[in-house]
Amino acid sequence: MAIACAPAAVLPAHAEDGHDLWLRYRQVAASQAQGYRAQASQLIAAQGTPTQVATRAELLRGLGGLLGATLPTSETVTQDGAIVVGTAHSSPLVTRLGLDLGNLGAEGYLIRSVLVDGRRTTVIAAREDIGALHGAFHFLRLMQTSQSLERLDLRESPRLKLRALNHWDNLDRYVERGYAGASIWDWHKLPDYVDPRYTDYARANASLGINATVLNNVNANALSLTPAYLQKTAALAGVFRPYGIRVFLSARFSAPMEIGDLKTADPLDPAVQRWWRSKADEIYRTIPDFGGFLVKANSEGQPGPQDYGRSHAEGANMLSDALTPHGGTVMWRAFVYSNEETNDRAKQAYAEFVPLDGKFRDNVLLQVKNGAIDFQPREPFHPLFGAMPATPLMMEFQITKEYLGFATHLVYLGPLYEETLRADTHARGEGSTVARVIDGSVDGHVLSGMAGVANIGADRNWSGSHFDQANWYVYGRLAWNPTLSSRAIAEEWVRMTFSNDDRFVSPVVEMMMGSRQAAVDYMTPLGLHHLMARGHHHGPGPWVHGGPRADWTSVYYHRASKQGIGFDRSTRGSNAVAQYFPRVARQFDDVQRVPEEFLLWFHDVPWDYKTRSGRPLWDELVHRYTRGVGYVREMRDSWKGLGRYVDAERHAQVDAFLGIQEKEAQWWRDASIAYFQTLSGRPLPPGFAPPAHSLDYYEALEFPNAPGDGR
Ligand code: BDP
Repeated sequence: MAIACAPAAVLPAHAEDGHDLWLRYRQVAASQAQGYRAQASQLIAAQGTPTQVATRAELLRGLGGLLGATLPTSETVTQDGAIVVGTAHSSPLVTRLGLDLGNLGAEGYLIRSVLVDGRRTTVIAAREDIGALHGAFHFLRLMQTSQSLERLDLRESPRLKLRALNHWDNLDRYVERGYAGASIWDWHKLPDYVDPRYTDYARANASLGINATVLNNVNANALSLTPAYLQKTAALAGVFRPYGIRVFLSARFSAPMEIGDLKTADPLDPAVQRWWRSKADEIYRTIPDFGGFLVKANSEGQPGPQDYGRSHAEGANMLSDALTPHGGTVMWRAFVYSNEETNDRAKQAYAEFVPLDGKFRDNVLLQVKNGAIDFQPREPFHPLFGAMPATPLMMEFQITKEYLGFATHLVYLGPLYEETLRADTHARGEGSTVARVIDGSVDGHVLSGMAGVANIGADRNWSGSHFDQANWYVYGRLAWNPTLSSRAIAEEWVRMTFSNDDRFVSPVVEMMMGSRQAAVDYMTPLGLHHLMARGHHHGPGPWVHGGPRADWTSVYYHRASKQGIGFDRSTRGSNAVAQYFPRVARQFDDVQRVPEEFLLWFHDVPWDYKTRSGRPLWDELVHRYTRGVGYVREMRDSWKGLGRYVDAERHAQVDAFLGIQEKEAQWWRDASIAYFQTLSGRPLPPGFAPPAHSLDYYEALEFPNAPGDGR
């Protein structure tokens, strides 16, 4: 490819700080520009509504940047290479072409190469304005990723209805589990000052098809529901509206007491019900297209219906009744575990919610984390998927890397998401994948959705690191279509964010694709989980024990002793396997057949247990810890050799972060080996270096100001 020959010539002259995300729109290589110009010679796009204005502006900005020249606009097709964008309402041409827009839905679109009066034209058509905006982003993506614009015939519509970001942002701008600086929501200056950044946020999300955002932390503050804050939220909703994004708020269940002067928040109390109804009326007067509430109830100390002896369904339905007249939705979280039931935390959400199947109102979605513990580097899929046929379940992924090395570790989460989405629950026979459970097709639900805990903050690069932008990106693309491949998405992102040069793209995609397995290897191999340091979760803490509750310690999860290691969740142990459908349950229950990556999740095995490699378990653990560190070293070397394809600023930061990651991967390996060796009592296999320090050294490390800790 010609662009590969002279990378320096196509790099921008100015510094790059990552602020432009994947919407950089830098000029394409000269060799390609000519071909693209022939397919993009004029733009015909209405500007009668805010969404049309946004669509037209994005195309002019994108095409102007990519082609290096301002694109002429026109009312009609006057030359070859015209681009027509619109709906039957906004564009007479779309009507005239008689396109089949029937099953695109409100947000879908088609992109097709057609002839208009004998002139080669690309039409981007949709039923609604927002679909045309999504189509415009897709069209730009084709150019950004160096694809042909000829003979296009694409149809796209989202598989999931709600595609949400969950911000765990407090009103004082502290972001729980945030590693990208303060919250982007500058509540104090809102509503009078509306930072232009909010528009860029909306553009980035719309480019992926994200259509919902929950602005505040699930550990919610009732103040967000007060009139002053609703005005602020309304200002944000106004910015997002043209981009098809609706705002939601996390609702604190005890709000009627905290901001409403009531003595109770009992969901069956008529005064409480009235309070929520009138609060909903007030919200919709302020924000007519408000999305609804996200609720964390009776979980980790949050208030909820169980404080009054009521069920989660009774709590959710009370809020549902308040929102129903306005068309709002309740997203009720299934992340609950109680102090009383300490037998196995992994079993608790299932035990709590399955009996409530069928008891939730139609506008309630149950939001379920991908695994039953908590966003670990690897978890088997949550047994609730498929187990509540009468209730629509939405997925909750974590984009921010609370348990995966914060912002400095390069860990591409696409393979984690994909692994969960493709897992087969066998709920209604083979092929009942998690993706099909959440898209509603397994049980015929209309309501469907996915939520991603955002990794966005006020840092210039939004996500705390350049590569963490890829996690926002892949989340959004999979929320649009959960069957996409994480590798293909990684490639898209690399091309849009860095370079189309294959000599850069291939090694970087390879780095990314193996990076999550590497993190699993150096942190929690073979099904180990929740071994991070207490509280802030930065770094290893397999020795963590004691404190307020057993399931907030590491020893609870790894159960290592002189005899062996692992949590016995088989039929002989906690029997968590029984929460899966029989075929899956039998596989997980059988130590011979359980996928090895979940061995210690489901089984307690002796240190000399023979693993599939032939190595005894202890040796296999050491091997994997070491392999993880080795992978990071390789990523670092590989990245060092790619300097000529990337601007110096971004190259240097990624390089420095990989240095941090290598150091911390080594720390994880060494601390884990030092600790587990006190129990296994076994020597390191030949050729493996001992930990650099004693166990005491690792145990004594403290990180008093580690970012993002809950508070
Ligand atoms: C845990 C986080 C905590 C969150 C909680 C949740 O450590 O900060 O509040 O999840 O999802 O992973 O509610």
